[in-house]
Amino acid sequence: MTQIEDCKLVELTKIHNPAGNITVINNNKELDFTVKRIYYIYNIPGGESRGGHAHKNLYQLVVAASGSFDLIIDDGNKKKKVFLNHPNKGLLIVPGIWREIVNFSSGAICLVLASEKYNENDYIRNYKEFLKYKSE
Ligand code: T46
Repeated sequence: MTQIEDCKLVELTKIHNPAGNITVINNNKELDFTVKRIYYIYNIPGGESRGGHAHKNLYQLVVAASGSFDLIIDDGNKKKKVFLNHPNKGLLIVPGIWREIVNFSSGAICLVLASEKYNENDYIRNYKEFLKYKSE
């Protein structure tokens, strides 16, 4: 079973330019998985939180494309808060990790690269169920 230590910060390259920077993410280069889906969360009202679930099979790279937020990851035994505030740094979240995203700054954009297409059956949205899943 996975642990929070399996979730790693991934440093992405930043191509400097006086006119602005570019960060590039290639399948199977910067990432250990092939990206099948990209989504982003934005226009987040102050005080709102997202997540509050785990995935059975999904790998995701979460990037603060703009602004900042805290990602709380939890493996059922240990919890860790990771502050993301650089568009060239992402957190790889492996399967079997409960996540919550809180403390969004104004204008924050949470960009997510996912290893699978959307599948509601992959979600565990109940914390008690998550703990049971982790203990099986
Ligand atoms: C995660 C965090 C970081 C879709 O129809 N397709 C999609 O690909 C996604 C991601 C969502 N949806 C629908 C399902 C719900 O009706 O959009 C609605 C909101 O989804 P959810 O409540 O799961 O949103 P978040 O922000 O709590 O969670 C999302 C991802 O679902 C999740 O995998 O890790 O962002």
